[in-house]
Amino acid sequence: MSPTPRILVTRRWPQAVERVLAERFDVVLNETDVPMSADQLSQALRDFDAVLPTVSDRLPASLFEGGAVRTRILGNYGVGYNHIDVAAAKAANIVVTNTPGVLTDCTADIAMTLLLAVARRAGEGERQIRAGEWTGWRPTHMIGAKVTGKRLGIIGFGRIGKAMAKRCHFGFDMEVVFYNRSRVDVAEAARYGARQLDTVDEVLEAADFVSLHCPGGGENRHLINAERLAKMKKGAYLVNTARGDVVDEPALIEALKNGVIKGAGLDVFEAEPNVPAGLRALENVVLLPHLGSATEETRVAMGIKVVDNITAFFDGREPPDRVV
Ligand code: 8YV
Repeated sequence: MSPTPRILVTRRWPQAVERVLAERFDVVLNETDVPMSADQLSQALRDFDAVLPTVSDRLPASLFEGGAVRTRILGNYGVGYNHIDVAAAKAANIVVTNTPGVLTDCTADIAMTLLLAVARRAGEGERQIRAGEWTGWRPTHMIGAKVTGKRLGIIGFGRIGKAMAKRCHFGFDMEVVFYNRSRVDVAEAARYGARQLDTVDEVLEAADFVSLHCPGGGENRHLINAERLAKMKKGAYLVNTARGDVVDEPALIEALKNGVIKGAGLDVFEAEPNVPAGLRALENVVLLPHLGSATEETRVAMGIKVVDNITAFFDGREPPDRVV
């Protein structure tokens, strides 16, 4: 029998899944729960059979170079994996897996939360009450934008984009248009009450709310830049629960300050956990600390998926969620 694989978990997981992992593998936990440095991750690739990273770990090509890599699989705890240079991992003969499906609903729920919160000025209202500054009801107090019946534009019609379309169309009577790199069957789109448009720009021009659900990195970096923000309606809102780098943050700050768009709801940022002071100073934004998948049920389900993937791999089976 081959020895029990040595596994590194780079951040602390819900206890229930850490226990399942420990039953099956020789597990080392990063007890500090502080993100690991490039040097630590590089060493980990030389010391462990599997490394289980998260979005807070950076695994660029340089980490996989130089030989002597022991790691055979990266079981990413999350669906997005643009923090891993998958081409370099592949070249180093390392399998990469992710956790699709289990965080779809909760991420769409957070997108919905942001959309409603920014349109109805929930963050501002909260701050006003906590500061003891609410002077009472009046007809013109903190007027927001109606959500029901408006037009939603989705960029990226994958699992989470579809879940967002479903919520907005069936729950809020919204017309939904979307952009997706590949063609989506008309009948499939209609199941979510949505209609495909040909370009990102067409979606931006048409929508009252734009919600981003595409992967980060690569050609999507700064997909939403100053030029694209200028194509949005003046009264429109942007919601980002995808990846911070899809939006050019300085351009967004300018657009929000100058009334190019009305507001934004953001769960992700370019250089997390650093959120630009320019964004934090604005009232017309709702800012969340990357909470998309942050529910007990989902974080446990994500861990179980990682366990299933690495178990399959070390049993000599195909991991169900292999990305390379
Ligand atoms: C995860 C996410 O919590 O899965 C993703 O891609 O963005 C988050 O919801 C995070 O990535 C954990 O690694």
